[in-house]
Amino acid sequence: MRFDVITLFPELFAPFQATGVTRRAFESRTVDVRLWPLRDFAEDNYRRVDDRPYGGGPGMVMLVEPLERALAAIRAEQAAAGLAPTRVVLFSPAGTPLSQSRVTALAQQPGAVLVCGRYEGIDQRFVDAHVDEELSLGDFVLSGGELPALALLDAVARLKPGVLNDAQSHVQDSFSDGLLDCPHYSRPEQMPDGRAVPPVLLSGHHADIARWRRERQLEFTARRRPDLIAAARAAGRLSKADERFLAGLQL
Ligand code: 9WO
Repeated sequence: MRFDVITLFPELFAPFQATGVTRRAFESRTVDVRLWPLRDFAEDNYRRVDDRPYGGGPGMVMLVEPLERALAAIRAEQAAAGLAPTRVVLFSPAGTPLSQSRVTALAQQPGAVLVCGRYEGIDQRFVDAHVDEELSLGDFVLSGGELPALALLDAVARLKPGVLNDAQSHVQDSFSDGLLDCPHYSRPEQMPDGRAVPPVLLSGHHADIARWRRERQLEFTARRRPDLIAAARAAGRLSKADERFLAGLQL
């Protein structure tokens, strides 16, 4: 799949694509990231991409014309390659909260155009005319849309085959039922101050371990995110055994 990223700071993307378990997805072009430096689409001698807001006020606004030239260049390349135009995504706190189900859906599409805003914001005429979807990572404000774009690229890349190890199916399963993950432990079995790994994990009884993990998942989710338990129940993703365990929990 292919992501076309419109940004004033393309250099933020390179180290990220060279690092971690998602690197292979980017290097193999399984997730092909094309950067479109917005300044390349400025036309005047000053390479201006922003200007003062009509009506006054602080800060600068991203100009609609360079953004439209960048998008036109992306559309031209898509057309020349015989590819359908991809969706245009903008990151802002006014967007729909990003979710794992949205990430999974995006990972199955041919790609998207990611527009990274800077300054005080983007001229609304670009948003109204071209943006198909606004996504939020939460109720906070950043200085630009690049970090949310990187977050989306990471979330998509880790879903691609071969990116994660054999833990992948497990991780996928625990997310596809929409519950929080169970706790994890590794060596040593016991710390000098006595903090020990739960004995069941050392027992070698795989059914007991699976049940313990499921119960910790249910307990942790019920305490921290009861809304996710309600959603899992409504979607029919809780078994009779799950419900019996939850009914016996002191929350
Ligand atoms: C910011 C904003 C705030 C309130 C309502 C609507 C809004 N739109 C934007 C916007 O388009 N901002 C651009 C991107 C320019 C300024 C920096 N930008 C940004 C994106 N800051 N914070 C985000 C962001 C994106 C996703 N999730 C959390 C924060």
